[in-house]
Amino acid sequence: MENALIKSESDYTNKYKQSTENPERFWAEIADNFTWFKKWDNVYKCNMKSADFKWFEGAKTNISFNCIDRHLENKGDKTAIIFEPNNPNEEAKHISFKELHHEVCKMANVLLNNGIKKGDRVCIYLPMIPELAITVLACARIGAIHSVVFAGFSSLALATRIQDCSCKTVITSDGGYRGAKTLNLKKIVDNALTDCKSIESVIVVKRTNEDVNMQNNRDLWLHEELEKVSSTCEAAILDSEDPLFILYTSGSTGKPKGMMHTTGGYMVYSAYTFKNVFQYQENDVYWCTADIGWITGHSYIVYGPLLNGATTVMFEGVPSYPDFGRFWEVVQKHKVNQFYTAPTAIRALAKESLDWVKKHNLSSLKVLGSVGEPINEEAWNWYNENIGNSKCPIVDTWWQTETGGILISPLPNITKTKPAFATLPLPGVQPCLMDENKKELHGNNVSGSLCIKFPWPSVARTIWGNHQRYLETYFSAYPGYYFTGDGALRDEDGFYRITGRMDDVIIVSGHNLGTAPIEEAINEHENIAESAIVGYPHDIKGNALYGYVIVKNNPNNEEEALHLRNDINALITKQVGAIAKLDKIQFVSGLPKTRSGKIMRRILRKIAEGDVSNLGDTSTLLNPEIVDEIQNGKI
Ligand code: 7RM
Repeated sequence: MENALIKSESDYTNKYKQSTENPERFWAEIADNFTWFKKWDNVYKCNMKSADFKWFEGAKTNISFNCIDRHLENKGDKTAIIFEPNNPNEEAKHISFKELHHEVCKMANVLLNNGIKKGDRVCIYLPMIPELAITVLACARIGAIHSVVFAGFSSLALATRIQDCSCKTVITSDGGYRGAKTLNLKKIVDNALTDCKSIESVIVVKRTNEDVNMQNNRDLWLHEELEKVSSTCEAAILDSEDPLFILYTSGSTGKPKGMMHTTGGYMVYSAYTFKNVFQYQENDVYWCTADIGWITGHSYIVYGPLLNGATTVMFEGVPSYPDFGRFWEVVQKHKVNQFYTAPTAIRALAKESLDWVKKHNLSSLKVLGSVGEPINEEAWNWYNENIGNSKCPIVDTWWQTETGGILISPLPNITKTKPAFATLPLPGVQPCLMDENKKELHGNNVSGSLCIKFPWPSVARTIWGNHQRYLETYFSAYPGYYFTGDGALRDEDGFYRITGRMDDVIIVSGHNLGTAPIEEAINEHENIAESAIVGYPHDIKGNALYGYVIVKNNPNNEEEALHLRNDINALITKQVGAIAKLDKIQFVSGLPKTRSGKIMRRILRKIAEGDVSNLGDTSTLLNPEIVDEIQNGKI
């Protein structure tokens, strides 16, 4: 990757220009950094109208080989993964590339032994322990498609995801540690599997040693399976366009979308962006605090770093355990050079005493990163001054599950940073802003809907099993353009600031939540007729959820009301997960609706925000009188 490193501002400008003038040559040169068992016939063949994307078509490779085997000769003993356990008194593990190779080969053999073949879907439902990264790489090694489900999701959410892509096996653990809590993962899997016919086996990692129920002819202990296999497993020779993984993301309506990513383009793009956005140098230690259950963990804990032969930290815990100094203790302990986290974590830690920060030596830090939602200026400044000591550039990286890798970000010590701005597109990325008439806005000092007008190597190829939905969601609002769902502005310097979602996705503590599945969960309650969820600004979480709920029989007193609120949140926890619980619940007798029956969320949003000065025209509503009632109602 060294030859793909952007070295200065003028180098950035030149490379950006080359990438638009001759994308084929630009990407071919970057792709030359990898091991290909056979070279490509075409660098790319893409159609933004039919959403048909092919990168490095005809080429043969294996991303697991590129993450591990390729480094064995020169840095076999270098640490690939530092595992930092939830409990600070448990020893951290340093896994070298050689050891990782050994573990991944064995895990791949366990999968093969249990009938997993190329193209089969493997669900991974694990806490942040080494086996998670190892299983991901083992799937990639044999061409099985991994579908990692965040271990905070409920059994119903897990079941939906297993069913949607008919996974053949689930890899899970007896339990998991997260702060002071333990998660009963195996129990959640057992509940999910009552309704998943495609599952043939469950492979269980021992982590917490608690008693679990092992079902005959289905459940297997990983440590027993590992005893049966050898540690040699050749990497499968795969096509560049063979599927690598499916990762689910919330949609504004209906069930989650299984974004499918493929091998070659994802490999080239995740590695290229990791190297440049973090300016990773050979002996650096890099730490991204995300969970591998999200795209940030896929691209920037596992694939991007390992493709670059980097040392990547995997942290099992949470920022508040055992105290609010944990992040900084880990930075000091492992001498972290690049630190990548989410605004919600920054805001939460900024609320606590600065002593938690000052107690630790953070002088190893060179680059700070932010991802997942807009970072407000206040949080940016706190991060810059107190964590970066005003010496570490902050890379505010904008991207999505769908984009596979970072598209808009400053390059540290190369391009300028500006609080709350993701700034400039990376080479190869062509963003644009569209107005209400679906025309591209030219020039600076404009704002509109953020689109991308040229393909890049790691764009998702489809929604698993539903290409039509993929087309409709991303390629039909602005024909010929990829529509991100985000609003943005471009300032006088051409810098982008992402202003937030334009659809019914609400980002709460960095988790994207579609309103529809939450509403569906609430509506299951026998005393609830209908509901509408909106977001409102929250100091720490960015957004919190506000639910307007139509009850059939009004609660008679405070106690009954409290009971009903608890019922509602219990239903949400069960169906979607605890992250989607409502902060505020207002019982109403109706919801403002248009004549076509659509809920006017704009009005509900304003009321939730406490900004009722300008509700706009409500006269076209079917039931304008309800607006007053809701405004004057209490929660
Ligand atoms: C990487 C990730 C995607 C959505 C995206 C935005 C929001 C992400 C930023 C951001 C402002 C950022 N993938 N988002 N990064 N908004 N500034 N730097 O988060 O699929 O889970 O979410 O997240 O709305 O569309 S994701």
